[in-house]
Amino acid sequence: MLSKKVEKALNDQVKMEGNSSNYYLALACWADMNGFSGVADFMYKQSDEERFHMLKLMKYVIERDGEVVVPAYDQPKVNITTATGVFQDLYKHEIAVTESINKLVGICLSENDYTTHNFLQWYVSEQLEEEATAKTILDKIKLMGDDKSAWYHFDRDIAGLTVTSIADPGQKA
Ligand code: OFO
Repeated sequence: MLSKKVEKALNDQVKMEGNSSNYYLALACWADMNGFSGVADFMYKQSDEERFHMLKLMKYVIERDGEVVVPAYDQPKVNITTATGVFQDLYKHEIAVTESINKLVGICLSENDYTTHNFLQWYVSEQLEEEATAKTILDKIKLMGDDKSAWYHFDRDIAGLTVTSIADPGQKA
């Protein structure tokens, strides 16, 4: 059984993951409208993954006899003019999600809810991996600069990009 505090915090995270899915959808559309079809595919997939994160939380709340609130989405605030800007914004976004997960983990500890704490370790690892991916992409972009042919190859190859964090050796569920 979940405490009311943990139940509310999990529902807040449900909303954040749903908004995150919508945020990636907005980035996908920007990329699609601006000729970066590989980047768009990457973002569409990421949007699906965020929806999966939301559903996983919802199912957990239900399994623990809690009440799930299906969230209304906020319109994503994406103010992007360049492909570099897409990835800079994405990195900031993932850092904010990590902070939110860390806060949620802290609430579980303060409520002595070790089961939910254990469940959330999957999200802790996931955030580690997503931040590492975003950082790797930003490093590549820095190297590419304005080299159009490098951008062409980057856009072609990004859909297949997977980065595993050094702190998470193949533990993905
Ligand atoms: Fe939900 O994984 Fe990052 O944001």
